[in-house]
Amino acid sequence: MDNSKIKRYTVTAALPYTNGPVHIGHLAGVYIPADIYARFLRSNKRDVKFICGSDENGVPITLKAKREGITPQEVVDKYHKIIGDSFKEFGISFDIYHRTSSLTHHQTAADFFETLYDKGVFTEEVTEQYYDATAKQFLADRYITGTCPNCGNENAYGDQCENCGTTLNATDLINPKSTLSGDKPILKETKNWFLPLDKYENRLREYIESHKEWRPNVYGQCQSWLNAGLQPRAMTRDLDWGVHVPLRDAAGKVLYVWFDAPIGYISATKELCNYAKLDVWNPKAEEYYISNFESDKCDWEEYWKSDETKLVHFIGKDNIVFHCIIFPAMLMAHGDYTLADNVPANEFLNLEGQKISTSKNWAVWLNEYLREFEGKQDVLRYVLTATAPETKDNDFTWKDFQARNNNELVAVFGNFINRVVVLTHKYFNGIVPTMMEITPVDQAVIDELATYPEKISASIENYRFREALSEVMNVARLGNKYLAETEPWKVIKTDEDRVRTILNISLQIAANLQILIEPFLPFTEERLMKMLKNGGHTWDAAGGINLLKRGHEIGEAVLLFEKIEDAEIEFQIEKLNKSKASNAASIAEALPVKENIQFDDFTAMDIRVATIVAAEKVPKTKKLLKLTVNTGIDERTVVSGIAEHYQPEDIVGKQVSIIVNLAPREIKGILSQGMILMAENAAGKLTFVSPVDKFGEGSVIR
Ligand code: B3M
Ligand code: ZN
Repeated sequence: MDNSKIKRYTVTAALPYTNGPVHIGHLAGVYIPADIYARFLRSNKRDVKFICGSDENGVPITLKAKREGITPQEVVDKYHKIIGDSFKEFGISFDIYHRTSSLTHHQTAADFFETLYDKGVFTEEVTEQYYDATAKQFLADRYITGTCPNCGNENAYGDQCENCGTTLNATDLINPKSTLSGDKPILKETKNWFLPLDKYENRLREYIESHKEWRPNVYGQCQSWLNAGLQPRAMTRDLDWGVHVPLRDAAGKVLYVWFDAPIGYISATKELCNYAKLDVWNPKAEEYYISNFESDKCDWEEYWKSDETKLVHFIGKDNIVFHCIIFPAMLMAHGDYTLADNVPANEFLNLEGQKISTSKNWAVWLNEYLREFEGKQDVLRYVLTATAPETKDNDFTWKDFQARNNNELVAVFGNFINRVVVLTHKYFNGIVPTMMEITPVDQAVIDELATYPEKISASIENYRFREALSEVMNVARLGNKYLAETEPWKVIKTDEDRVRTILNISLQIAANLQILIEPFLPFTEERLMKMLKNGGHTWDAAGGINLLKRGHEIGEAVLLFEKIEDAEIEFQIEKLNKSKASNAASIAEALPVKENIQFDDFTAMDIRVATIVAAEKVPKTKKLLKLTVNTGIDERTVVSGIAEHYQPEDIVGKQVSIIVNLAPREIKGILSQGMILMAENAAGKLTFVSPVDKFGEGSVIR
């Protein structure tokens, strides 16, 4: 979007499901980058509304309620508070943290649906859905489990297999089971309203292709959806928790959570501006965490319906299709709305080399972090920004956390500030000294300092927050290098005037750092503000060398960061190891260890390396492949139950392990001579046991 056209910004951060607390993955993926962006815009005096709230509708909430034996309302009340508090404590500066159970949201979402309905946008379709006859209700995808047709995981959900990641339809599941009654569900007809995405395909393609500047992962995912061809998608569900479908013949139906959730951004903006207009303190504002607003600048429609508004959605990569395809199609169908200018979705953050998992308790929970690292919000903000998964999945490790704190925050940033403040007190009683004569060394530093704000702005405006933060750190490095080169602690003995200049310039660098670090580390900025007694500067002042006037008195030195000791890190690693042990215990339960055998029992098996030379499906079976393998001894036929895990064409040429002396058996009329060894995990997923390097056929395994 042409910068000169932009009058205001609407910045949204994905609405977290209120079915559990938030962890570092959420913070790194969505909320920290969004907060950096919003703070940066505010520091540049731009008009911005930073919008978020709890996603309180849909099946994730009802499932959680069932599991905890409480009502959905109790679930959302509990987690709205926990999540909202974590955000507040980490300094995420939403203008409003709203919730989709609010009246304003229900009205806004229902109105939106009605407008589309009145325009004749939806198609009505009667489809067969799974129904639990005992519980007397239709089953949302997540209420059905069964065996994944792709990997054999017996606990796949009706919409997705979490083991292999395949997207499923409930009717794809083998042996479906209702999680409500445990019964096998029956298919029953029901009417729902569909958004014909196919009709918007051309406009969506035009929209996406006009944004080649989007991150390649986002752009690529959109392209592959479009290339696969869009299908109509149901925007209503048979469920009793959520926004009721505002039609006569729709009892027992609610809006699909992915229809109503993005409208949550709009209803939150409305709520924010409504309170702003009231201009009196409203107790609801507390519940919604309304923070910064200027009442005279709050007309919600301006933030959503003007082509002078830049709309940016911060999300995780699993939300791309909803924000880049479905929500834009809804907005196009409505007609009045502006489309997002960018959707800087992040990839995933792993923890110590493994996928973050709530069910396996493989996570760093924000509320626990705050207890264990009191006052160290900025350390986590720093590390999560410096390692943000902007272009590919990334890994958070506690050792790296410690190293970045000790070697970067303490040794570079903290050290520079501390030296400048301490020396100013020591030589000039805390008074900013006058800048005297400027040497070429000084001038070079002043010139370099002046280049940073623009560089950092460009990185932030292009959503490259890691790069931006590393440039801010370079300013601190510049300061350290300047002190090391000019050595004021030596020069003071001979030339006090020279030291006046050096410390004045160093103090200006510190004041610059205060402005530049604010979007990233707001708590550090606050401490710097107190230390330098310097407030009120905005981004436009950065780069200059007259931020602290001569004669100004600064405050006492306080430590910005402190070293994190090995013991603290070991404690965290130990905690994760405990999760790992209890996960391993559940593997032992799923795959119990067999009784001992004798060595001879083992050596009786003749296991060899072989190569698959041909593979085909065994007709009329789901699981079987007929393989031709080269065992080094001969070429033989083996029937293997791996058809749900491998496509025949993908395994030709693969090296495998085979028991060659297993008595031949006839399977489906084919003589199978031997058995291919497979590894199977607790979820029933299979993979070949193969030599790590290519190895001669017939080699013995023992
Ligand atoms: N609640 C999904 C999630 O938390 C969903 C985002 C909604 S954004 C409109 O990943
Ligand atoms: Zn699967």
